[in-house]
Amino acid sequence: MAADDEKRWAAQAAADLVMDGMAVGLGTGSTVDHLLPALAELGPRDLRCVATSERTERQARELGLPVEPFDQLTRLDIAIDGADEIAPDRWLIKGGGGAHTREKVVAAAADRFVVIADASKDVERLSWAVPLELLPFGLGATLRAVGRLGDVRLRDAPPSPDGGVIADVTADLSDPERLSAQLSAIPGLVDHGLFPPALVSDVIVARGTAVDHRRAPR
Ligand code: A5P
Repeated sequence: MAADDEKRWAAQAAADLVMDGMAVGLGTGSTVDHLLPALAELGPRDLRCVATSERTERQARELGLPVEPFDQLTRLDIAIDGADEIAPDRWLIKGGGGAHTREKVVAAAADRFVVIADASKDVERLSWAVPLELLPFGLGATLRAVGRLGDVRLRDAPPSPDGGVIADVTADLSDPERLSAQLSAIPGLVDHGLFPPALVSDVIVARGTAVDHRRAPR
């Protein structure tokens, strides 16, 4: 089965978790592209949605989902988003679309963060380059500091909605917690695409027509 069909199954399963009146964080990417119509069609009522990108905001509005700026809500009931890689211990790499900073803010604000994916994202170990968002101010110095951890490349992509420069670093991922802490300690690095297991409540992966819903131990 095509990955796109698997994305749709996973997105549908996540949409079923959204109840009337919830505050919902909407992720970004081709998997979330399936979530938005599923939510709009299911029709949970009185939702309050925040979007992690302009693309998601535009699509959600077109489908009639109410999107508001993320400056009034202080918590979300649920956030649903895709991932680029999902390790067995629930470490994630996100940011293939360059939206990881807003995605992490939204995930952290949610009582329940649900990751949806096709089977190709379910990996034995992380191996992607880690997406970065960098402040334009002092960019050269920040790149030099990141370069001590691995091979860093600016991405040929527009800046984030917050003006951040998008880059990727290929680094040793054998200890994601260590790399995450090292990246977070670099001034000028706004955020990176390593998401820790503590953020992740549920992983929903579709493999063919089978939907594997894994809940984090509490
Ligand atoms: C966006 O910045 C990313 O974090 C996406 O959530 C991630 O890249 C997954 O995207 P797809 O659903 O398109 O694979």
